Amino acid sequence: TDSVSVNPVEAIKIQVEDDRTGMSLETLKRAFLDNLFYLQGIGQTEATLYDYYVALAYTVRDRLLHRFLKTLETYKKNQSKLVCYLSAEFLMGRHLGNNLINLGIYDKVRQTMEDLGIELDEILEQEPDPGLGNGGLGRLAACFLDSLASLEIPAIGYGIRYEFGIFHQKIQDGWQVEVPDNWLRFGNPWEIARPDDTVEIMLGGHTEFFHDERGYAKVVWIPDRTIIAIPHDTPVPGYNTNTVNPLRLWKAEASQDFDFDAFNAGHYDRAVAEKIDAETISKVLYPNDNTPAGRELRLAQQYFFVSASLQDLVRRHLQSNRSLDNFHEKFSIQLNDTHPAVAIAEFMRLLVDKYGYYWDTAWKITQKTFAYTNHTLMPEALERWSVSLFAKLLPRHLEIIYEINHRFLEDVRTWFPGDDELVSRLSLIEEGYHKQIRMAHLACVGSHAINGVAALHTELLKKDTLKDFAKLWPEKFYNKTNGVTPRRWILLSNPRLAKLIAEKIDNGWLKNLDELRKLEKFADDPDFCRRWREIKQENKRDLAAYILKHRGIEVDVNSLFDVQVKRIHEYKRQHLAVLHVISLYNHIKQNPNIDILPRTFIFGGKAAPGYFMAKLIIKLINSVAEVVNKDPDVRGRLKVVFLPNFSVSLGQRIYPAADLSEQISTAGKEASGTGNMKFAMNGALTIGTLDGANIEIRQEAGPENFFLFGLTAEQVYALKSDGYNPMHYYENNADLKAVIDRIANGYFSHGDRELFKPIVDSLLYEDQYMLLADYQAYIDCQEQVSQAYRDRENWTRMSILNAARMGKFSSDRTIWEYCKEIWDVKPVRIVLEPYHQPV
Ligand code: B1H
Repeated sequence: TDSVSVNPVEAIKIQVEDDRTGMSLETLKRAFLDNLFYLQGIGQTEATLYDYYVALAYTVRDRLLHRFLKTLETYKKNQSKLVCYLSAEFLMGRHLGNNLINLGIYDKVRQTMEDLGIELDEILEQEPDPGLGNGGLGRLAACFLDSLASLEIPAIGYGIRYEFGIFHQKIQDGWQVEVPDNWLRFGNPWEIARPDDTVEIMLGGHTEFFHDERGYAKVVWIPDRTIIAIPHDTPVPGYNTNTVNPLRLWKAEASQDFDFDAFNAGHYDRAVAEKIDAETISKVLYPNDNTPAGRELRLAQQYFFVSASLQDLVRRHLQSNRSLDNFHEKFSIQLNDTHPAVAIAEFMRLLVDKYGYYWDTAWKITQKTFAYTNHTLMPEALERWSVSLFAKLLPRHLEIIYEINHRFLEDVRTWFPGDDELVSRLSLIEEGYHKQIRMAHLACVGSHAINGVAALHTELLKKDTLKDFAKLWPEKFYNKTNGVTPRRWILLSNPRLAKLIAEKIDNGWLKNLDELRKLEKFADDPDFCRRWREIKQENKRDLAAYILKHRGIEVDVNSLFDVQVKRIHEYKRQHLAVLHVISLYNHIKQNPNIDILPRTFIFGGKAAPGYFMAKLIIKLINSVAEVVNKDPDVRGRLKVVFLPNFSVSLGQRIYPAADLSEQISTAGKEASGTGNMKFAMNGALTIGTLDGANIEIRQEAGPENFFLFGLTAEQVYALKSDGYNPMHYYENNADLKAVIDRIANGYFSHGDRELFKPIVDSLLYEDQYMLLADYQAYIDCQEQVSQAYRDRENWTRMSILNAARMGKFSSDRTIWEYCKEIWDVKPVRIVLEPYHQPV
């Protein structure tokens, strides 16, 4: 055939219609059926919905792969500076729908499926939701990856390929029951194993001191075991770009499959024991949000993925550079909280022990490479590792941390002579009976940039949690207010709203969310307002159908959908919302004919399995639901629903259907919150405290479009130091007293006064999160919400203005700020071969 001359344009066309890259309806259909037959090994008549899912997933993956490879090739060729996002959690959510959106073939594929008599939505539901994270911190990492690829920033995410993600939550008799999340059971079409990039990880053992051939004093770490880390890459495409960045997750395995000597000696069990032990490391995600686990296995997990990732980066760097001298010019490593902070010590170990750098040179490279994001002010959430545990698992790293500390404190002493208090406050080691390593301090000294995740949070970090560091190095501190991706959280979750928006202002907002401001002028357009309201109504109908199906509860779609979905934590105060429900219920019981705004209270969220109070709050919500939902006096005006297993995919159903977003944490406790942003973008109004990003949301939306209540962070602080007495509020507020008494008297627990006693007692005798202090303000504010909702026209107007003003909370804006102020990286355009370009 090479003698036949082909018209080059024809050749291009043929290539474009390649079954693995072509984007036409006809090709997509052919590729899908081909995959169904040859990958799933099944014909169309026999195929299940799950078979369809896998066939479609591979069809989409094929269309990502040439972009993926071209992206990696371009980064290598251009020697582009790369952002490395190190995170113990990536809460990605389902890939299929998002990838269709980002590739720009969502509608086409829906049409293709329709032609085959298949409903795309049903296929999307087949994908297990990859829950490799707990909550906001893990989901933030996922939104950041979407924004990085959409902004064409060279980036890689590094983490752990947990075999079991966050547990699946069931509700039995009102209690949370945890079920293991075996998400990989049926395989994972999105990941590609890269055994060639396997690295070894050392653990345990001891260190030895020696002199090298040049006569220099050196240390060698003799580990007592070595395991291997096998990378699995998931391609992460940008929206409407050719960039596809890798998410590289490490799986732990034994160096050998089993011990042949033991096997041959007849010890069959012992022969595989080591394999089982090694694989334990990437077995399961620790299900704590905002509280560290403090277990040896958790430290092993942290070190495991950090060491693997740094070795991977060093290998890449040395492929095209002669030394590591310029490492920081090629990589910027972001530490997502302190979970990967041991990276500072590991990188020093690599530079000094393995590559022979002088300490001072190594330290300069390290500081220029790393940056640290803090995500919490909760003192109990700050990670500390016991020195003895470190000595056992990472003996060389402990020495390195002591050396870092020694040099750091020497500096502090010269800068502030005689201030021993300051020295002990800044030390990386907390002295005492159980000596502990303060991981946040390690992250601060080893980084050139430290940031909080909302304006208030950063201020409080500088004033309180990290105040001594802020005094030492004010120039290191930044604020980077969180954001969320509008692709998943508006376009994919709320297609009706996205369509209406596009009709009015075109599609520019998906890449520049500030353009939503153009909607402001339609807030007074009656036709637009009517359609806005109808869309909310349809979304509420969808959610109501889901609630009926999964909980058997019928809810009124004309009622106000009042929603609080997030991890269950006392500081987030789900129980304050419960007090409000009971207050309304009491008013109905006193006067069954009272004119009250119909409301549906929707709760969702997981409690850490070991967090007793959080689990009891779930039981309380369900117990109140049971009584309120079936009380004939209520006449359906109030409904309480706890939706089990809140997750990314459930969030996608819930946010678009909410009227009211509950963001009611005690001021000063929620670092940022990101659910607050997802709600507002989808047209919910917020009732909230001056906490985290709520403050900035209110600023953007305009205070008249935000339901504010409660103490400020400063007032919380002042009240606490004046000696807060919750009992005082209970005794002086009859309404509050009646609410608490209802719980205490066993009204919601079949007469059992013991069941909820821990909640009642904690409120009356301690009330660490000041629910009682904020109670009346909250109730009054909720009354204002009810009044406002009765004026549907004005409510709709406020809803439109809220959504229109959420541009700031796109994670694209957040990522741009990191790029410019912290990472110093620039976009790199990925150009495909001509035959891969769309015709
Ligand atoms: C946040 C965590 C967290 N802050 C420890 N801290 C964990 C801490 O498994 N652990 O040990 C897991 C998670 N998560 C959240 O981060 C904040 O509470 C939110 O306010 C914030 O929006 C989110 C993202 O910045």
